[in-house]
Formats: sequence, structure tokens, C-alpha cells
Amino acid sequence: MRSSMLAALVVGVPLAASALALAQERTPAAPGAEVYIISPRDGARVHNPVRVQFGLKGMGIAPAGVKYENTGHHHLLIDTEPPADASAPLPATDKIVHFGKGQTETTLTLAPGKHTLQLLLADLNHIPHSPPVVSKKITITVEP
Ligand SMILES: [Cu+2]
Repeated sequence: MRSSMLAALVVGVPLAASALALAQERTPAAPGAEVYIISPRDGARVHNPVRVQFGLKGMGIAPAGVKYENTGHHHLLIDTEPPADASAPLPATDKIVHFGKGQTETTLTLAPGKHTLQLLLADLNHIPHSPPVVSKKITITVEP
């Protein structure tokens, strides 16, 4: 009964079926994996250019497109939240910066004032792991 319903779904709604397949392909996070911002510290007052260093424990870094177990690449979320749909590839915007070459630090120029920074690891296809490996969100103040 159940499998015949599923078969009907696959035949009748191929798009939904492929979305389901994609959702099932999420890369598992290594148990206990942790991503964090080494610097700046939460609450820091900084000047441009702002050097941001990325830390990762329990998993490794691989460039985007490279399939290797227990790895991913960093994404820096600037003044934004992680997307609600963690099963979709992260978009590349000025607030979601991909480090697909495997970089572990960057330098930003930000407008003076408060900003939030958060790291989110994602797999070779830019899809967050399951469960997502996401850092604490920090707030920094960029001084003019
Ligand atoms: Cu990416």
C-alpha cells in the first residue's frame, strides 16, 4: 500500500520526487563538529580592514565540488541569519560569502557601526550538513 502510493507520487509529481531525493542527499555532519570565529572576539571594536579567522573542530576543509567524507567549506554570514531552508544550496550574496577554495580567513571592509558575523559550514554542493554546523553569532563594532 505504502510503496504503491509512493510509486504514484513519483509518476505523478516528478518535481516533488526529485526535491525529496535532494533532501535525502544531505551530507551528515561529523558528531561533535564545531565551527567558530577565532577572531575578532564577540563584542570587539575593530577598524577596517577587518581580518576574520575561521576555526573548525571535528571536521576538515575541502574545496567546493570535492567529495570527501567529513569535510565542507566555510560560509560567512554578514548581518544575516542562516537561511530557513537548510536543504537548499546557500545562495552567494554580499551577505553570504562562500569560501569555496577552502580558505580559513578573510578580510572585510564594513561600514562603521555594529555588524553580526556567523560561520556556516556547507558541503561540496553548498548545502548545510545535517545537522547544520553553524557557529555562534558574534557582534562587532567597526569604528570609523
Ligand atoms: Cu559554498
